[in-house]
Amino acid sequence: MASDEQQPQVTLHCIPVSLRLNRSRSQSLLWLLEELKVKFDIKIYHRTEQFLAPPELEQVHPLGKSPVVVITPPPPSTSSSSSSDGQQQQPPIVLAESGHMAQYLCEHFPEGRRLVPQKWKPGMEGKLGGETEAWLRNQYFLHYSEGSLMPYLVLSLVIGRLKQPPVPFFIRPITSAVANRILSSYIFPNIHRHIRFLDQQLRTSGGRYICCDHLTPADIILSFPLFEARGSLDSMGEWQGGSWKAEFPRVREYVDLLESEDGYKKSTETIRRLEGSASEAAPAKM
Ligand SMILES: N[C@@H](CCC(=O)N[C@@H](CS)C(=O)NCC(=O)O)C(=O)O
Repeated sequence: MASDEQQPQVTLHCIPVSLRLNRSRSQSLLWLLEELKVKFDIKIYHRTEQFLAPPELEQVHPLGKSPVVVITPPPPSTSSSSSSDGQQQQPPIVLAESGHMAQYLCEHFPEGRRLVPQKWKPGMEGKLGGETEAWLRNQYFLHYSEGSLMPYLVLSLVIGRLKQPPVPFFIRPITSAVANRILSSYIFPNIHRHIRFLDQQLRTSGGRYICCDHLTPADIILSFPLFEARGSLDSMGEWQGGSWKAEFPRVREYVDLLESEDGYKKSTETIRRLEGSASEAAPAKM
């Protein structure tokens, strides 16, 4: 890592997150950057009327989604042998995709070593199968959140819109019947399967978190889909005991635990401050 005078410049590009409307993946990245004790700027973009990311974000990353993290490495020191070899200032590193960003940041900032579980079992360094279960879980859940869980949550949101305005009221009974069919036969059974899976994983993690007995980047990334879903899970289908919390108490405890984390609370405070002063012109310093 660079010394104090040679810190990289880190910018989090995000579309506004609103605690009143909904959360955003940007909040997880904010939380992670807080945990990593990284100094960073935030550049905010405004959603379009269709609630989509604005085209300006495509200038940061071609997919035009949020969040994106851009890291400008510190300039090479003039006394270093590399600069005398003629090494140029490196171009900025543009990172997208929650799991990938989390992994990269944790590998390059010292506090990442505290968050990421130890990789190798003693004496098994570099061997196939030598990784600890906690490390493998962290890798898996970093990608599971966006790759496996989020698609069903997004589907439920999109299909659920068939039951609401602006669908004209006279065809809504038909679109609602179609939506309910897809929700009950495909989406809910899969969401139920995922919550049951998470419950089982929490019972075998060796702690209250998803990988082990301490907070990991995987917990931070997994918090977004869980916080987003918790308010609507009960209305998606039948749960034993009448609610997802009753059927899967370990997941309920886990969601409460994540919400009580200092880093999460701090990210919520940051969002409150940003909500009042969203401005594209002046990136906020964190
Ligand atoms: N898999 C991506 C998802 C990115 C994404 O869809 N972000 C949302 C905001 S949380 C977005 O940009 N939505 C606006 C749009 O799709 O136009 C990730 O993990 O970063």
